[in-house]
Amino acid sequence: MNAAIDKILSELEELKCKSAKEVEEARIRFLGKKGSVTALFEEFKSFDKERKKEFGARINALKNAAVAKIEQLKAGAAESDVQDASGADLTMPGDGFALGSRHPVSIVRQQIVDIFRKFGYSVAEGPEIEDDYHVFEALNFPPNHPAREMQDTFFVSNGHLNPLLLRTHTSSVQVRTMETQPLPIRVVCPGRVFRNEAISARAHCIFHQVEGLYIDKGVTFADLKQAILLFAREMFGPETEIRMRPSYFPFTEPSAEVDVSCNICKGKGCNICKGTGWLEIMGCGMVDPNVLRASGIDPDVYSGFAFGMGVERIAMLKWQVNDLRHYFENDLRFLREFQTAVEV
Ligand code: 2NL
Repeated sequence: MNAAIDKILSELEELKCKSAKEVEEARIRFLGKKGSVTALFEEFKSFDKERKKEFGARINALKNAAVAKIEQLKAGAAESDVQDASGADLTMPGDGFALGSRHPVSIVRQQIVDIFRKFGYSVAEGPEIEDDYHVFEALNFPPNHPAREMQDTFFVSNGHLNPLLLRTHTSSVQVRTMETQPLPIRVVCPGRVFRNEAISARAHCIFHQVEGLYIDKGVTFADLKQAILLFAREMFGPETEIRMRPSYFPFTEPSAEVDVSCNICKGKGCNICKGTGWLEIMGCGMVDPNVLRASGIDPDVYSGFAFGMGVERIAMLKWQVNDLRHYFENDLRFLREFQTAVEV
């Protein structure tokens, strides 16, 4: 008996386990139903009184030693389960992903488009490299209009009749819509446009536009005014007022420039609205009969309105950004200011 107890004690002393699984296997080997310690206990039961007295204390001490050793190994294995081979603690929190965020121009373009979708407009996109016909000719630009000159437009090829160029407005997408889609038409066209201009705080050679077009029987200037007013209130708040000033575009007649009341000073005059109480947000007008005719729409039956706005300009007004160039430089200190502007 003594020899058997000594043997198990030395086995226990040398016992090492690398994982919780190995500890459990050891527990079964020593203390399980068929374990070596349990087997000694079974043998002990059959001893007479005299021998029970002799071995009782030792065999109990053996069992306690086995239980203690297993507990100790268990604690060690729990610790090693959270470590990898190098000993690093695997329960440490991870580094986390640096999430990007949407660009402020994308946020505002989406807001503009969403407002018009709510009004029942659909969305159309088209090519950035266009031909003279869809950018100028079909939009009633006279043959020697300055926009058709090299100084104002980026030309891709100088084909004599219908050169390829970078579109200077997304009206070309609306022309393509008029050519192909059934009437009535209610469409907004967001996209990048290109103008050969010197870069400054107020101008850039690439910017973003959203243009809109509504053509049906009996569309009037009053419909245009109401659509713009509802848009302005959705975009800048329910208190917003609009005013229209006469203007000129080759593709609309009559044409107007639209201002919204300055929501910074509530119309009292501040440095954002330069003391006027008003901020210019877009141009608009009734589609010129020549433009309808060019795309095969009879101006005696149908009429329509159109409008166009610069997305960067709306974003500048919304967030009081004073330099257009911020939108193109991708300085993270600027971009991170918009991280919480919308849900991604
Ligand atoms: C502005 C002014 C405008 C339009 C765009 C348009 C399109 C067709 C027919 C007639 Cl297909 N008009 N677009 C009309 C008036 C103004 O844009 O200041 N944009 C930044």
